[in-house]
Amino acid sequence: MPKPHATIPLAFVELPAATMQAKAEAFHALMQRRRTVRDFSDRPVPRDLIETAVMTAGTAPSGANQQPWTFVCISTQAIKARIREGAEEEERAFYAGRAGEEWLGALAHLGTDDQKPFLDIAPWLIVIFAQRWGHDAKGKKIKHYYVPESVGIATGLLIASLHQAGLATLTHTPAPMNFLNDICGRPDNEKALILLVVGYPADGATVPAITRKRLPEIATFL
Ligand code: IYR
Repeated sequence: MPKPHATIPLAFVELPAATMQAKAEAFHALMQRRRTVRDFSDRPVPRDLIETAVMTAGTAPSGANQQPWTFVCISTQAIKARIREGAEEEERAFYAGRAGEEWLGALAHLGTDDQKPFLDIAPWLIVIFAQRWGHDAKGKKIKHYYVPESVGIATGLLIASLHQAGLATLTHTPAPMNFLNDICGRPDNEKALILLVVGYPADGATVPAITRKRLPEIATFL
C-alpha cells in the first residue's frame, strides 16, 4: 500500500457573507448567458486561451485523483476537415434511422441535421477523451475509478472557463465516436466522450428560443 501524501495548509479565502451571495449571483448571471452555439465564425482564437481553459479543466476533482482525461486540441485545418468528414458519415446514418424514432423525435425541436460545417469552420476543436484505464510506473494496467463523472466535471469546468473568457462552445457528440481515436492518435484505453467546438459565434448567430428549468423543478430542499 502506498503511504498517504504529506499534507499542506489549505489555501482557503473566507469572504464576507454579503460578498458570497453577490459573487454567486454574478456567476449565475454570467452562466445564464451561456448558450450552445451552432453558427461559428472562422475568426482565430489564440492558443494561450485554449491552454489556460484546459488547465482550468484539469483542476476538476477525480476518482482517486487519477485525472483520467486527455484533451486533444485541434486547430489544423486538414485535421478539422477529417473530423468533419468522419462525423458527418456517422450523422448521416444516425439521422437516416440508426437513432430510432423516439430519439429523433426528442431532438427534432433543435432543428439539427447531418451537416456539421462548424467542425471545419470554428478555429478550435477539443476532443475530450476519458482514460478508461491507465498504466502504473511499471507499465502495468491499473483500474480507473469514477471516470465518466470525473471527465464530465472537467468538461463542465472547461465550458465555463471558455464561456467566461468570451468564447462560444458547442458540445457535439457524433455517435459512435471511435473514429476520433484514429484521427487524434489516441490509444484504445481512451474513449472520446465529447467533441467541444470552440470559437466566436458567427455574426448574427441565432439560438433556439428555449428556457431553463426553474429552481423548484431542479431542486428539492430537505
Ligand atoms: N449527435 C447528433 C444528434 C444530437 C443528439 C442530441 I441528444 C442533441 O442534443 C443534439 C444533437 C448531432 O449532433 O446532430
